Amino acid sequence: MKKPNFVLLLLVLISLISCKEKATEPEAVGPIPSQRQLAWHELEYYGFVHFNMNTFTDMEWGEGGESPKNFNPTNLNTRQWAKTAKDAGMKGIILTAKHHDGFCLWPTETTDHSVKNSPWKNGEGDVVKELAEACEEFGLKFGVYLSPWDRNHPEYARKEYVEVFHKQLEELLTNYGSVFEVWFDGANGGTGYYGGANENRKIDDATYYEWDKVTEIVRKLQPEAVIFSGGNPDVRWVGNEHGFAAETNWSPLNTGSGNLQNGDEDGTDWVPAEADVSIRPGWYYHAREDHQVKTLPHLLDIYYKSVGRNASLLLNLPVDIRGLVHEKDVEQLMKLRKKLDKDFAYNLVSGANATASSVAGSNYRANNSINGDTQDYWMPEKGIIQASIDLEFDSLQEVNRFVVQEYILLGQRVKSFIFEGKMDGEWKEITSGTTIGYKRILRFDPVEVSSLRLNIKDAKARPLISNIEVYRAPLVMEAPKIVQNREGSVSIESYDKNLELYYTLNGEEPTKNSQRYSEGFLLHDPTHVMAVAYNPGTDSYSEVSTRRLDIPKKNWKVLNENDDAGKIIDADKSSIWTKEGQLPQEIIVDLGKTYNLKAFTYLPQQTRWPQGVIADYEFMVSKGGKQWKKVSEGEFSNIKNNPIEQLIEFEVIKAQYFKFVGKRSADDTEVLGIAEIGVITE
Ligand code: FUL
Repeated sequence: MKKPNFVLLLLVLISLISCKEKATEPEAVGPIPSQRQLAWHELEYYGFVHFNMNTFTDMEWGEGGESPKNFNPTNLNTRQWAKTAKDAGMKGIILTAKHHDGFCLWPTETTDHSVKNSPWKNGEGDVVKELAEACEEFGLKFGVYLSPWDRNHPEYARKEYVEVFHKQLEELLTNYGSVFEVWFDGANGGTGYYGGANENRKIDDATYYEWDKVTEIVRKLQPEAVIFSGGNPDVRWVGNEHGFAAETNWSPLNTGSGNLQNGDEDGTDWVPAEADVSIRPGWYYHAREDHQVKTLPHLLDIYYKSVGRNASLLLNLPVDIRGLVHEKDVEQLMKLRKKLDKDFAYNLVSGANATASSVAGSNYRANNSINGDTQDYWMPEKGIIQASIDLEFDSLQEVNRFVVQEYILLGQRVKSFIFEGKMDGEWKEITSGTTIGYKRILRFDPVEVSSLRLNIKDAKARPLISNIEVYRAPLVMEAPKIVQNREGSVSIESYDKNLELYYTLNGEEPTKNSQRYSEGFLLHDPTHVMAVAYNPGTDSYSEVSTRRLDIPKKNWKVLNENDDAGKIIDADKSSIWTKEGQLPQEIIVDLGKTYNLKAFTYLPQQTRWPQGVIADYEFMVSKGGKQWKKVSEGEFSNIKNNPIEQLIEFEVIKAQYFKFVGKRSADDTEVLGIAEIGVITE
């Protein structure tokens, strides 16, 4: 008798099984990313550099008539930019090769308005080339910003300019190696220099630039590059310049009419969001913003609300007049890097066992979501949308970060989910969310759990989860803020609510043995307040913050203006008061009773476009409000470049009233502007 052919049998069996697996393979739902978009998603965090004519004219939007002679960095070093970006953990840099004023950072053949005619390197320089090379050296991707609007070009708004624009794009995409993103800004048309015409020119953004041609050029010369905005975007603007994506953030979009903030659940095209934001208030460098580089807590919020909400983060570094990323910006970038490294230092799922409420087959097991490979995924059986995945730990774990990713190559699916934890044997909701997409990161207060559960509540089709990570991020140890309101109530605030706060009122350094802060307390007299945040888990302290608080402003009154002027004595730096009209102008304040005064403080507006910043002042005091004595007069030096709080001392004097006179504003406009005014008593 012939023996059964085991090999054949085995082969048949294997092919049967794999047929069955094939049958369960899902189909894509809605639009899906192209390969170039997929590669772009994986970058997550990269840098913008705004550096161009505006850096030297101290502007945000140049008008187009600026002389190339202005462009003259003393110490331009693109390797420093690239090293900074690399150390910060960024994956690439996009450079403003041409901004709205039309000045080109490369020696283009299309116009004379370029580095060619600048004193920098005697017109032999090429910033685009230098940066492209530095990026290559540091292993970074390189991208270009080419403003379609050109306020310099004489032919702007006519057919001739469109050819120039296309030619410029070709130059940038031909001569500088590979480019990962081409950035087209939306600001378009309006007044400008236009070769000396100085007029208003309007165009129809949808048709004027011939976007199909633009796309053709990009695809032909740089097939891997994504296009930001413009007529046929691969990547869309997130809808604001704060760096925050919306919680509900779909990558599908109805191009043309879609919802930039949220994307469109049933969008026709895959157009994911990019969140662009500057590390300072402005996009370009202004010395006056040196004290306004974003804080670590602010940068953390930006990171978690962009990368953590299915968007990529494009963080701008305004390179300064020297041609360097400013020290203060470097310092903050490194703080952010260090903190993120700590937040994501140890993925706790490595010690977990994953199971799911439903599994489509052995190729789609729950474990696929925690095996560190985003090419495979967990998938429930066909037709099952509400499904959950459990991670069981072998010992209790404290967690406060949850990272989750969908397998977007088959479309973005999840519409809502709940994240639960098993605490003392009971399942409880920790947090919840709507969309997931390429990546979602949730932050929540630390909880101690034996298991975690991702519970999908709704989706466009059965969910495909390619990755889950869980972390215990350390607390943010920033020095606490000491704030006093108008009534005199003092509060001490820390960004991380899970820290213990301690303070002293006697000038001694606070420790965990000092007074613990629980709620606001009243202070009526000038006091030296010191505060510190303490992390009992690690037995460590933040830096100490110190503030000398003076008499509260509770009983103060502005005498010569209406109620609105009360904003200058409401102890709120963000409320501002301005008065237009020929300077000098004065403001008179009644302190309610007599004090021994020894100094006054003046805080100008801290907004991006401050108005009425006073440069020349006079300060007078009075006992009864009738006879005035001038105690100080002069100039707030460098207030234009550095509009921080000014403190001016004078000889101690008894008074109940003071008069502040704004004699000249820093920008020579006829406006008196004050955010806050105060006195220091003896
Ligand atoms: C804006 C531009 O107008 C700004 O100047 C800056 O370039 C920013 C990134 O995009 O719309």
